Amino acid sequence: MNNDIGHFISSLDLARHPMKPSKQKLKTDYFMALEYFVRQSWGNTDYIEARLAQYQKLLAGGSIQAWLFESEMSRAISALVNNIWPWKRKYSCWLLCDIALILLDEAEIKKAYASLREFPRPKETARLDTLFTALWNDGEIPAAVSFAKELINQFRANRRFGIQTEKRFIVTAGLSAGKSTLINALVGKPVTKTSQEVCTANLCYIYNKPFEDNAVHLRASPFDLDAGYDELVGGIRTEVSHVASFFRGSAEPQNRLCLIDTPGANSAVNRDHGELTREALLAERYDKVIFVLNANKIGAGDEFRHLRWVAENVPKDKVIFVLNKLDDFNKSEDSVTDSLEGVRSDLLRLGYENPVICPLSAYFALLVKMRRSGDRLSEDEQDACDYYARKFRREEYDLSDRCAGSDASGGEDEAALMSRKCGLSGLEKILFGGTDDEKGVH
Ligand SMILES: Nc1nc2c(ncn2[C@@H]2O[C@H](COP(=O)(O)OP(=O)(O)OP(=O)(O)O)[C@@H](O)[C@H]2O)c(=O)[nH]1
Ligand SMILES: [Mg+2]
Repeated sequence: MNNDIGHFISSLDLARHPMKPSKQKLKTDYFMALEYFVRQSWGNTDYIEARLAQYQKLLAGGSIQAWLFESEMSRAISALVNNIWPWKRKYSCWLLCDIALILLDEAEIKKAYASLREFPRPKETARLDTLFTALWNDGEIPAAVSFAKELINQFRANRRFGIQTEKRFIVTAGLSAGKSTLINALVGKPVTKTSQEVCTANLCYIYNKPFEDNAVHLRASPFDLDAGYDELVGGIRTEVSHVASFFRGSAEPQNRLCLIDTPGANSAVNRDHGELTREALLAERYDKVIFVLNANKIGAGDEFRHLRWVAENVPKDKVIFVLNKLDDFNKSEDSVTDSLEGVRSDLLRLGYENPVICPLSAYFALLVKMRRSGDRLSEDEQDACDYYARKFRREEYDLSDRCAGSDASGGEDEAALMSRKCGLSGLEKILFGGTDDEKGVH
């Protein structure tokens, strides 16, 4: 795996780090030792700096330490890892875990480990060797190093995740059909800007991470391992950007995924947006294209032009259609069944023999996931959520049985039920469910 991406998509949860309750002096020494070993690596410096800053915040309260001379550093590390008190012999093991969690790369970890191994007494190196072996397998964690269980498990989760093959999806549509909202719904939090106005101005790659650590990574400039809401959705990003976040509520175990957000293909204001998107569709590596159709504007000229272009330029079996914004339908004027039929016959005319069409409300799907995760919704969002929950309970709006991926599972809670009724869980099964014989509405 490309090392930069491997670092970028890693998770790290320091909230319950075992050094947290220690005295400040000890934590400072621990951080300096960690920094010493990690800085010997040749890895991506932006990333290493950002990770070290997280540890510095945790262990040294963010204050900058004076850099010690090599001889002083050796003495400080020896004092830390050679402690005569048995209960303090854990430090070298935790240190090795933290080094591994930052570096992730096997060769780099081995190098740092060889250097760390010089310090403890011979009896203690045996324990360190046990821990090192435990990092690279998935068996039961040996009792001798069970006090490092949580850190070992975090490393293992990253290691297993990193070696998976990534599934890639490119999301395209005409203008403002809800591409970015759909991506946010799949992630379960707002990671990319959505608006009535043209707002996605360049490609954005959104990667999954192995477990939730409540940190969204943003690789633009500057490199950020804890991007806040404003950085993510505040402005229009005109450069290519990369975001990594845990995808909430998707199938366990977590799969490596990459969603590629594209600008609307038919912006009359920004013609180069369409060019960017078409280039990406021709040159990008992907498993599937998700074509988002706006149910409120079916057959609009700009959308149809892009649809025809995709039909002519993208292999037909690679395209999955999402009919979005079905929450906006009004029983007296619109019918979900008729819309699906209309889209299906258009697609048949364009040469799709058996098109997969997933009906959806991406906006409600996002709200459902956010509420389920305990996020604070604004008053408007809460109202919308309650309103849609009532609406999707009614048979004529229920999208769950219109998509073959969305069978009910036992013991469903309210959020799971809503996630099914708004079309999201069916779509997730089709996209991420793993089999190649996906079947949606045909
Ligand atoms: N009612 C409703 N509105 C939605 C839904 N999905 C998206 N929207 C709204 O539609 C508008 C456009 O959504 P975006 O996700 O920004 O659309 P986009 O396709 O990414 O737009 P561009 O990047 O500008 O091409 C926003 O105001 C969204 O809130 C939905 O399922 N239901
Ligand atoms: Mg967008």
